Amino acid sequence: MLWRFPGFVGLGYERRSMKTFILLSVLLVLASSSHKEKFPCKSGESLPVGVVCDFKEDCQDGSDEEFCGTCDFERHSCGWTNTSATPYSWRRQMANITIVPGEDHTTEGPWGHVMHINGSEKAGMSPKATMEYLVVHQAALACQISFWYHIYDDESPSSSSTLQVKLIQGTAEVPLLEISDGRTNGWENATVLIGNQPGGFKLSFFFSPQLLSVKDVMLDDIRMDYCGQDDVPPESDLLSCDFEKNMCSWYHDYTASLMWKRRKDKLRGLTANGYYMVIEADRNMNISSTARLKSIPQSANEVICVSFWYHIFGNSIGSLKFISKRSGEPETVVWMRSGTQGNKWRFADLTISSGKPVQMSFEAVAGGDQGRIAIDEIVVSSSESGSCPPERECTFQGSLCGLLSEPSADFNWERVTGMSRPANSSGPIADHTLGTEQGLPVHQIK
Ligand SMILES: [Ca+2]
Ligand SMILES: [Ca+2]
Ligand SMILES: [Ca+2]
Repeated sequence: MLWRFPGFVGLGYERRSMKTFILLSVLLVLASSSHKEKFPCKSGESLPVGVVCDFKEDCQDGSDEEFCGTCDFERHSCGWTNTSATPYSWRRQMANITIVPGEDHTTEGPWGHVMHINGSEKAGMSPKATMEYLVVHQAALACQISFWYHIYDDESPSSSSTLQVKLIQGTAEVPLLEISDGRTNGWENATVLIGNQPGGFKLSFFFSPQLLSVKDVMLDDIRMDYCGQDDVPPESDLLSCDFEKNMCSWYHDYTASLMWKRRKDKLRGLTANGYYMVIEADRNMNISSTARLKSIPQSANEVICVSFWYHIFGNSIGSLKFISKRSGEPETVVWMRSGTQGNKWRFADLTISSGKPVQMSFEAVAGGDQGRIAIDEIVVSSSESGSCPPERECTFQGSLCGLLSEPSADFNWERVTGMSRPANSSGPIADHTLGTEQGLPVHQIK
């Protein structure tokens, strides 16, 4: 209304100009931000920025995944950045910077490129070299990082230093892999599981030599594999597992608040060396703490028979569920037991049928402050006859006791779902942190 007062006309004009200017600025910002929401592929298409570094090639030429961690270092560093402040640091260099090994791993030639720490540039009392890559999107269950490394020390090959691969989520730093070596025999390879870590974490290669050692370190051909949500790792159907050597193709769910532990002490497992998977409730633990072991989605059009042994014992212990998730559908609790089941191993038989790929998981909820939940001897098989053996444990809860002539998983699910599915059985756990109560397993080489 300023224009009514002649003395303020100029000011009013100025304000209108200012308004126009602000409006134009807003439009420009909007235009540039909507422009920013598209990623220009080198092959010409424009795609939503969300496709960048989601572990899947969306551009025709794959340029949306060019700066996404997987790297041969021939043209650039693919998103890996040196974060060391001193000359003792990671640099992308030609392999002929040193006489040994004298060649990179990708091209096996002197002009190939690697990431390199020059050992003679040691700075201060405790030199540290770090390079990092930020993983924006959540990785998949079987996501892993592999790489080739070379450690060379002409003067003190017997002194062992440690190359660490770390996972950094916020302020929490977790070592995923530690390689202790004085000198490698040429290029050596290492692989470590990352798992389905929520997006926004950093991977870091950290090296700090021992006091008197002078070590050149090289990295090459870093790969991140099976990190895309639809990626299927090899042998993903190896779900029958006694846990004696490893977890077969069962994966930790790192989005959960608790981790299953593979262990053999205290409670005897069922097989020779007695390894099993377990969670233990204690007073320092949130009672809603939940751990999940998950499979990769299994192929469709099969009747799948699942049996396993379980042990749920303690004065104040929660529940164990077997959950299936058919692609595009919500999770279904196929089977559940709550509270102590006595100090013994018990047996469960389940039938799962699916016209769609189905993902299976074991979910344990602490539920209290004393007791444990364990599983062992999982057997998963597809049924040729279309039906599974009659259930060998018969209790009223959640079991059909083999009474049906053709056990139907659909019927099973219907019956159990209404009875025992908890309100919180799907969706992320709110209190997730990387520093889960059980922490992450650290792998060590040498
Ligand atoms: Ca992509
Ligand atoms: Ca290379
Ligand atoms: Ca076992």
